[in-house]
Amino acid sequence: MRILHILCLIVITYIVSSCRKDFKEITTVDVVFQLEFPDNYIPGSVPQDITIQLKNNITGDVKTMTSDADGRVAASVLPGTYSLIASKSYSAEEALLLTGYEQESFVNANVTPVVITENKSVNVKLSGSKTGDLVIREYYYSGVPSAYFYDLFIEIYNNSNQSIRVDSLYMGNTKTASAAAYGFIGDNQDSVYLSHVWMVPYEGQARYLEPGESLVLAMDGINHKSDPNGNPNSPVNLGPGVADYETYWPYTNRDTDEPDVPNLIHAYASGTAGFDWLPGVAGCGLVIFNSANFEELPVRREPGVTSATLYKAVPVTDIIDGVETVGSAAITAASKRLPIMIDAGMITVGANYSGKSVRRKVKSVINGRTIFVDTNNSSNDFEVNNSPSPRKWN
Ligand SMILES: [Ca+2]
Ligand SMILES: [Ca+2]
Ligand SMILES: [Ca+2]
Repeated sequence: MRILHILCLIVITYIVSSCRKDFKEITTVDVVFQLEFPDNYIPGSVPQDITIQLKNNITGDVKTMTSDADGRVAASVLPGTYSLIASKSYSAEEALLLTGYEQESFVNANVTPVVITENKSVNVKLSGSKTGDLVIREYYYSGVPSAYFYDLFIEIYNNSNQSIRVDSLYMGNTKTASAAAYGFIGDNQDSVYLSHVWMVPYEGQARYLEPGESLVLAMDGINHKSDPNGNPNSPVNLGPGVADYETYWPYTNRDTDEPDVPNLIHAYASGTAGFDWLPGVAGCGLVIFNSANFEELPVRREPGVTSATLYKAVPVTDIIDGVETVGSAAITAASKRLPIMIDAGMITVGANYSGKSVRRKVKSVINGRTIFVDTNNSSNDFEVNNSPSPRKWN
């Protein structure tokens, strides 16, 4: 009897424990996410302490987890369809050990859908980007009705964690878009061909932009909303205190020279007709760069074109940042004027005289300082701003 009793107990225990096992298998499955750094990270670096958010697309529940010392995240989840977001930012010191570059960096991933119906392992490839030094934060070029476009501005932002000297910084534009032609790229995409170049003047002392500060360059440094020379349709005040510099066109004596907004130096002009710098309401390729030998850089005619216009050839290695703006969504990549290395994509406000600008998307805010996305692809990095707004960062 005693042996039978023990046997019964064993059988019951087995049934209960196997029931438990079955119950567990039906309700949850085990998933392991194996994170991988971008290919350009130092081999052997492990993506640990990276925050993962796993969202159940049906219930909306979000699990927040962190990768372990092997770059893995293990979880038991209900079978279903999920979305995964991973992200981590690195200080310059941390990034140096991972990438070899002492510059604030980010990795992230955004994977959806992740279908999890059984125990499985999922590889998650992280993409990375360095925080650029100076970036073009906003470019307003489209003008407003009726055909008013003197309220153009460019905002250049210090996206890094160190102060950057900006006197002698160059800003230039490619050929203005026209119905006939958009412009050209060098045979090897090794240079940018610029029709006009402006330079921030040296005003007796070095000028620095601190992290999170910006420089606003205006076509005309006036309050366009209220100035008698302005237009009430304009969305922007670019007067003294807002614009740091303006483009002044001295050749034809028709440009306004606002005395309290210093003038940029016109470092290269493919022509001096007209009455102001006119990069075009249909967009242009816009770049900022430094150059140790600007005067010696070659000039070149556009291949296969009879026009005698000469463009300044600036090596892509000198370019700090650039954005390719075009007139409408109908423009194709065949019309690109900036090499892929500088801007792999293009962005548009949609229409001339729309009163809209393009601006870089916010990546994150660290200790109150805004960091903008810069993957050298304006199709992803930029968005349309319906209310052009210098120095409005989030
Ligand atoms: Ca002007
Ligand atoms: Ca002025
Ligand atoms: Ca860039």
